[in-house]
Amino acid sequence: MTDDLFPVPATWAANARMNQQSRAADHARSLTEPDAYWLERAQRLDWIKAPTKAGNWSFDEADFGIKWFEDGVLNVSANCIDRHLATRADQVAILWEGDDPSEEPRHYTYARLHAEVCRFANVLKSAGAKKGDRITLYMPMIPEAAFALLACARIGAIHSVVFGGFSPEALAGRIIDCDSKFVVTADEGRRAGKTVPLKANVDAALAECPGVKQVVVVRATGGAVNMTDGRDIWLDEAAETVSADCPPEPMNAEDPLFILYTSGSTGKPKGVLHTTGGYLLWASLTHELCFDYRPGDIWWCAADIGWVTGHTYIVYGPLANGGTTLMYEGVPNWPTPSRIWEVIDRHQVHTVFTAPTALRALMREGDDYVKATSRKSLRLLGTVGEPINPEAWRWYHHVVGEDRCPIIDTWWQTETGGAMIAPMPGATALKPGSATLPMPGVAPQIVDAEGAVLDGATEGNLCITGSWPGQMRTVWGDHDRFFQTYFTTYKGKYFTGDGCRRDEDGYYWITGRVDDVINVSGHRMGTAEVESALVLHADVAEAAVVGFPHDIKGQGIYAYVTLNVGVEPDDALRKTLTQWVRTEIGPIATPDVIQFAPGLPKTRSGKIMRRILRKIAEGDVSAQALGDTSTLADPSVVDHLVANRAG
Ligand code: 6R9
Repeated sequence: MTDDLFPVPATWAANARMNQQSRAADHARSLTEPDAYWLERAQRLDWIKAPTKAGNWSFDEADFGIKWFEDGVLNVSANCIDRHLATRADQVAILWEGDDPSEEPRHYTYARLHAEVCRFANVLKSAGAKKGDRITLYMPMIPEAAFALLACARIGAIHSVVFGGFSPEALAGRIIDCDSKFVVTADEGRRAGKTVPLKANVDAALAECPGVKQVVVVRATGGAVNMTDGRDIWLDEAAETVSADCPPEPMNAEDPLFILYTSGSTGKPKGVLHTTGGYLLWASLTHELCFDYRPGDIWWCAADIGWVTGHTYIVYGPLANGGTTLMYEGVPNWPTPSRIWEVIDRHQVHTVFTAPTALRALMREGDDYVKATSRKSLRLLGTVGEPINPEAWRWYHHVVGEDRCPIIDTWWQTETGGAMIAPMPGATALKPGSATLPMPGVAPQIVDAEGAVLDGATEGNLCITGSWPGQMRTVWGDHDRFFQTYFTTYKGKYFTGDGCRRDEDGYYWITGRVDDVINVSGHRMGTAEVESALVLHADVAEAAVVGFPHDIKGQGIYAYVTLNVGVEPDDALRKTLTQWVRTEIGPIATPDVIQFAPGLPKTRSGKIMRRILRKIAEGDVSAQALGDTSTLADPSVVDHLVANRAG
């Protein structure tokens, strides 16, 4: 483990909003005087009625609940658009770069954004949507995706974005779970020169969702699609019939803003619910502090809007801060591995924020693709989604940033709304691979398996002991699941599901998930989800899925499959099952390895011993690694698995 220190560059130390001392003092005060601290911080938002109360929460079963700014009234879309009109109507709010480099970029000023979002909001209203309704968005990375989020927020509807790479099956499940009556999509998406049949996928999903009344379709590629009379409408046609003014709906701070489904260790994906005031404050404050963001800086978060990173750091954070946010339709390495750096040069990007998996893939192509570009505009480099290996960190710092740009490694989760542990460029000396220190109001704690608190330099499971404004409020439709999932492993604390080390300097190093969640290319995948998809296939009796180290993806998916009696395991079936999972969930769930196994290692009580399966998948099959197998119902199963290791 490397503990090299990269000090704060002098220019950042001199000009940034916070230095080492003020960061430490600010953090201390956020915990000792939370009410005064957060009511002051809340003033960065534009309130219709300012809150007089800050946090009001309990993580205990008896009075469990989380509220922030509960008597405040505001509108998120007005905070992201209207309040900037007086001073920056002509400033670019959204800068869009298409998949195809020959396509002209598009520039949307705040004035134009206002008109687009108002029309979109009026289209949704005329389709019958109103405050509190759920609207499912299944969109490519086009400006209309951002307009759609803001339009929902404007009328008080709750958006639920489903990543455009998910299958019709996965989309249908998410529509049904939150009882969405409206869907917004596009004819087709584009990525790396290929088209994605979004509208056709919606049509397939809606065969299972009779509750959906209206589908608003954005004309993105012009590709041919089927339109169902009375259900499907084109956005461009409907927008011509409505006003370009739509007054923002006054929302209580605790009214829901969005649902975003995320994978957990058990069961189907959970609808993580975020509310209005606390989430927006967290998005805007963390965007400003972690990246010392100033309006005028060209900001690029290279995530997809289908993930929380896209919500918080493409749309809500930067726009709440009056920023210019770049939205990119494509992938970092198409048509060539220089593309990401060319986009930076073309738009004079100040900060780029991406995932370690992308960096590893680009790094593998060699430095020439980077060096062919200037990157002189870059001041900061961000990373998120999974632990960054020190080698990728150093490459990002040295080759991409030419030793000039601090690396902001932000640890957080869909559940946390925004960054929780992260550096600030003027305040935090960096260590490659460490997300460094907690943000204001964040009180991390490391505990052992039994819940005993571990002090000082230590390693264990990461909890957060108190609430912060950006915390999720519930699991949609299942408040008890929210409590059971996060607050019962260690009583009275929020358990993150991550393992973590704290060093002598108090720096935090996230070591990865300690539950049955795997992190594939920075995306969360529940092993249970992949297992359920596999066992749906007629030939499969049982499946167990684990993660294993993967050079590019961080973790790969290794599936052990037991077939029904009489079914012959062969390569054709392996291909069929791989394709099956892609169809059931989506390409991000594609198993990297399928090993056919006549039996799985189980305890006498029938529990699959995943520890052993992980070791075999990792290729670590020494007796020491496999440990005690004597508690297994049939220890010989392990010998067979080891002898027939796949991959
Ligand atoms: C924002 C996001 C959350 C899980 C989280 C952790 C991992 C995210 C990380 C990181 C180490 C970082 N994770 N950022 N691990 N260092 N900087 O990714 O949300 O998709 O919900 O994933 O991702 O394991 O628990 P989400």
